Amino acid sequence: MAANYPALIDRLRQRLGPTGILSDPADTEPYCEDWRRLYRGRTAAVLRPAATAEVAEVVRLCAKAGAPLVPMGGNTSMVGGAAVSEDGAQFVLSLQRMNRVREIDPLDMTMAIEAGVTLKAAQFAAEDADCLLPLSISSEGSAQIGGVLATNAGGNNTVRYGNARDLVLGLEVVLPDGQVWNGLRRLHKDNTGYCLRQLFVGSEGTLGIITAAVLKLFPRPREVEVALCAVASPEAALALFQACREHDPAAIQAFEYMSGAGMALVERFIPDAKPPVAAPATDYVLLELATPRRGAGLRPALEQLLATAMERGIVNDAVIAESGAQRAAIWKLREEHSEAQKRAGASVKNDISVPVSKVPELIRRATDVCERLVPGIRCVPFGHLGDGNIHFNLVQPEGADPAAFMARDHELMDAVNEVVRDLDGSFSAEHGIGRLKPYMMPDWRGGAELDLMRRIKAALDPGGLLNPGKLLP
Ligand code: 2HG
Ligand code: ZN
Repeated sequence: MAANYPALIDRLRQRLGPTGILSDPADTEPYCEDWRRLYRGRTAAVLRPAATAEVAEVVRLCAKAGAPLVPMGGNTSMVGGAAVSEDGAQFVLSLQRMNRVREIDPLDMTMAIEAGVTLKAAQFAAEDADCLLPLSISSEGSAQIGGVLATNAGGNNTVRYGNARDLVLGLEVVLPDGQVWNGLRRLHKDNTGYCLRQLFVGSEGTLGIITAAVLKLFPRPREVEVALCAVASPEAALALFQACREHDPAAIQAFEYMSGAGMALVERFIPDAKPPVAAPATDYVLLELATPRRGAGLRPALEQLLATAMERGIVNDAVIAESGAQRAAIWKLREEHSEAQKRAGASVKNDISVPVSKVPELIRRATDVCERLVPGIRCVPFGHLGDGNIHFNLVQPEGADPAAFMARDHELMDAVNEVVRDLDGSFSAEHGIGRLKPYMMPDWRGGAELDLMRRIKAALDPGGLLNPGKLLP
């Protein structure tokens, strides 16, 4: 630990008060391990400011003392994006006490919200104002707005509304020197030089601390239909997507793919989770259609669509939810995929994207490569087929040694990435780079691109104190 930390911690305690700082190891421990349990670090203190001015003060004091900060929201990163180092030299900066919805304007359809509000709470707040915040991810009960924006999360509704970045109209950011940039504008048109807010979205806490945002809202759906379809192959899943687009592209709210192997793990490890179709399938699609128009007749349209798809042999079996509870039960099968895989043992995750048309080829080729490398490996591809983002996750062979399996993570990720590269895809679709993937950056984003990123980092954070060891190699 750097020599000046005890004095710094005293100053921070004075400034933040007793609830604003945790330094007892029993209290800091939960902040020192990531959701996947890939990294276990140490920290002298977790700093918990409750207002923008307090964040600014924390950043200023730490910058002066040369103390690195790791910003943290709900700690749900899949790539160790908020992992503290093992040497205890970094402070955690938790935004969880900045949890106010500042303002919702249903006429402008905007929401001003602080970084520590969970995504779920933000969705509810929008709903209370009869609006929709369309961002939706499996970890939304814990993930917080600040982290969601800092990582430019994607999720289930990207196919219709875009990624987190597309929903941001304004930002408030504490810069690495402690200055506050108030860019909380709510304009749809504002061409005034560089688009600074988009620099911070997706920067993974390496350029500044997002403390609040103005997000775009949308009209709330008046009709929603959710169906679970058993299909015969990834190709059939893609054909169903195409059929939905031909039918009414504007109605597609989510189009999610799941493999039979992934579904089997959900059934095995998650209580009360069973696909409501007659027989287990090799591949599944969760389809959600929605429209803000009342009386649009979405239900008969979906029935017709599925009947035609069955006649054409694209869909083998399908169940349309009859109630909100059934919709939630179908979504649970999809959203519990990560948890089920965690309970099944060690897993290597590949958060990758390819052009939508290439998803079936990606699944086939990557499965083939991985099964050849590790006999008995369980490939569980699933995810956002509608936007080409597949979580090509790999669960250890049944009964194998988890550590021995994880020791091969780079080999497996690199092998999958070779297929991704061949299909003109990306090695990082929606989870970001974090601490897991910086080593891949020179290969994928080297030359001018990485050089530019490094120059931006050096210009904004010359001391390298914000989220060190993440994103950039
Ligand atoms: C999801 O889509 C998340 O459910 C998590 O992005 C994916 O566990 C994963 O790899
Ligand atoms: Zn996802």
